[in-house]
Amino acid sequence: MTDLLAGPVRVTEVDLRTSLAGVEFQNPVFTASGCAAAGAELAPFLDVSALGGIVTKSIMMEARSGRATPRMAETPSGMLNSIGLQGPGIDAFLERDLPWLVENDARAVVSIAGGTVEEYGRLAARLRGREGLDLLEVNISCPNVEDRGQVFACDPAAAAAVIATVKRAVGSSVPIFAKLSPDVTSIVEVARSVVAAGADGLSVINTLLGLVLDPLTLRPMLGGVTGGLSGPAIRPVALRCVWQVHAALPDVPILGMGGIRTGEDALQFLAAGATAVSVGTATFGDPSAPARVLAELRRSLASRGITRLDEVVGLAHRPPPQPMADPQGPDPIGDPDTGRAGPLEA
Ligand code: RRO
Repeated sequence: MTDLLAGPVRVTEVDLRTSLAGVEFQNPVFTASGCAAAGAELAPFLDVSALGGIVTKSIMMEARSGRATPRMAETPSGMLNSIGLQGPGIDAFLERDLPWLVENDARAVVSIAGGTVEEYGRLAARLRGREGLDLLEVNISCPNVEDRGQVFACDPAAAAAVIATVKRAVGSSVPIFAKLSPDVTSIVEVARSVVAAGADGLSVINTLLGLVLDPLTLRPMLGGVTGGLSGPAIRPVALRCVWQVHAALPDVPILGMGGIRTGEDALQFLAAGATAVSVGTATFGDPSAPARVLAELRRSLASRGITRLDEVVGLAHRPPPQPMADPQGPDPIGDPDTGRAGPLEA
C-alpha cells in the first residue's frame, strides 16, 4: 500500500489515464465549460491535445447574444458571471467548432443547454454519432421556460426528465454526464434522480447563485442582476459535493470542478471521489492553467509514490493509514490488525 503521509519522497512515473463511463482519456485534467469557448482561444497558450479533454461552452439550438453587460464582477477569492448562454448555436458549432477540436487532436466533451426538455432532446439528436464527440455534458442549470423559469437542476424530477430525453436521443452512442447545481438542499437526491434516468456520470458542480452590489450606487453590478459564483471561494463547497455524491454513488464517475487552481487542488477532488477534474475560472487569469495543473498533479502524485491515478480516486473515503509500529515494544492498546490486546487490556 502507498503511504501518502510519510516516508521518503520517491519520484515515479505516473500513469494518468482515466476512464469516464467507459471512455478512456490520457489524463484527468479537462477545461471547464464556459471558460474557454470551444477550445480554440486556448491554443496560443497550451497544447489542447495534451489535456484530458476540452469541455465546450454550453451550446443551444439557436445563436444567442447573452445577457446585458456588465457580465462579470470580481468577488473575494472568486468571481460572479452572468453570461446568459452566449453562443453560436448548434449549426455553427457543428460546422466550425467540433471539427476544429477534431483537427487539433483534442478530446471533445460537448456541453448542451436548453430552455425546454424538448430543446435538449433536439440538441442531443443533432450530436448523435458526430465524429469527435467523446462525452456529452448536459448542463441542467438552465431556467425551464415551461415552469416559471425554475432551474432544471434544482428539481430532481425536471432534471430527470431532461436526462431521460437526452438518453433516448443519443442511445448508447455517447455517455452523458449531468452537470449538477450546488444550489439545492440535497445534491445527492438530484444525483440519484438523474442517474436513475440514464446519466452515465456527473459533473459536480456548476456555479453558486450570488449577488454583488456596486459599492457606490448600491445597485446590482451585473446587468443580469444575479450571477454564478466561481473560483477558489467555492472550492470547499464543490469538494463537499463531490465527496457526498461519491459516498452515495461510488460507481458513478464524477468530473469534479469548482475553484481548482493547482495540482494539489486537483488531487483533493480526486481523493474526494472525482475520476477527472475541470479547471475553469483559473483560466481567466492564466490561460495555460489547465496545462500547469496537469503538470503539478503529475509531480504531486509522483512525489507521493503513486503510480496509477486510480490509487488516489476516492482515497479520502478510506481510513487513514495506521501509525507505524513502535520499535520500543507492543502498542499498549493492542494491535488493530490482529485485534490482539496490548498490555493495558491484558
Ligand atoms: O452562461 C452563463 O451565464 C452560465 C451558465 Br450557462 C452556467 O451553466 N453557469 C454559469 O455560471 N454561467
